[in-house]
Amino acid sequence: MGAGALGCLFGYFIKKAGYDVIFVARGEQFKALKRGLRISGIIEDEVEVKASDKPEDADVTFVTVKAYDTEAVAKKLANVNCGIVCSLQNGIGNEETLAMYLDRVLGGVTTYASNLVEYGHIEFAGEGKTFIGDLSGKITEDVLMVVELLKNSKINAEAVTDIRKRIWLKAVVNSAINPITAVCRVRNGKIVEIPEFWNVAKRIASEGEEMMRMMGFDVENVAEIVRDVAERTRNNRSSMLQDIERGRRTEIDFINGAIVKTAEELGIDVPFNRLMYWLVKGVERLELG
Ligand code: KPL
Repeated sequence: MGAGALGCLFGYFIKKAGYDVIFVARGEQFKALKRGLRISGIIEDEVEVKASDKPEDADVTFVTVKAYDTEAVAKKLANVNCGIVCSLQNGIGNEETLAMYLDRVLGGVTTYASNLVEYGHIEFAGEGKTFIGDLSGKITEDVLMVVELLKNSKINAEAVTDIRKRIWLKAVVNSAINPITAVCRVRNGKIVEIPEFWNVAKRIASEGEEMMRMMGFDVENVAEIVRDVAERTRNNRSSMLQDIERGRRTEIDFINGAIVKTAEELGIDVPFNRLMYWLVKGVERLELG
């Protein structure tokens, strides 16, 4: 559900393993997928795929839409038998929103890298790890089933008891990289190469770390995690930069916006997160009107 860059990458692997996969997409991407999916980068291939522009019955539904579309998608999924619903999205609140309308919702965090080259054509840019878990922290039958499905599809996957922490940590890492890259129009590597950018990124990271500790999560050296991700993805244009470049809304509300809101509830000040939130909102207004 949301067969963009990441959705198509996972759909490709799962289909290759022999499962029956439906790629749900909209607009130009839907039209292109009806003609087939091309993958380049680490794998070069072209395959025919089943594309649909609406949700279909399934045993497992992977949700890879942008966070601001989650609620609309959840309402649509509530009209079909969508089986286990596993979010592989960025940002905070997706699983909770899906669970308002659907049963059997799981959280997922992945570091697989995929870019949309053009409609119907993705670049597999980096193999990663995928963590799947139930928000309760229990390793349920559904968690094991999804992990087995992914492993059978040659996707590195692991069942975890701490998916909430992983979702928040990914959001904090994104909060320190994505807005700087989007506002300054630079690739991820510049976050560590340019000392002034790094000064900002490490402060954003430490605000997120303090907030996570207050939430009861055991985290440390978040700035070092940010450095590592920025270095490993140095040539990437972050998803937020790509959104701005394509004139699309960003996920800032669900990343720095969610951190600002949660920190306020906890009574801690996160001025660097608030600043980046305002700047990206301003850039969105400038670009999208
Ligand atoms: O998740 C990402 C994103 O762009 O949203 C990172 C890890 C920053 C890679 O680009």
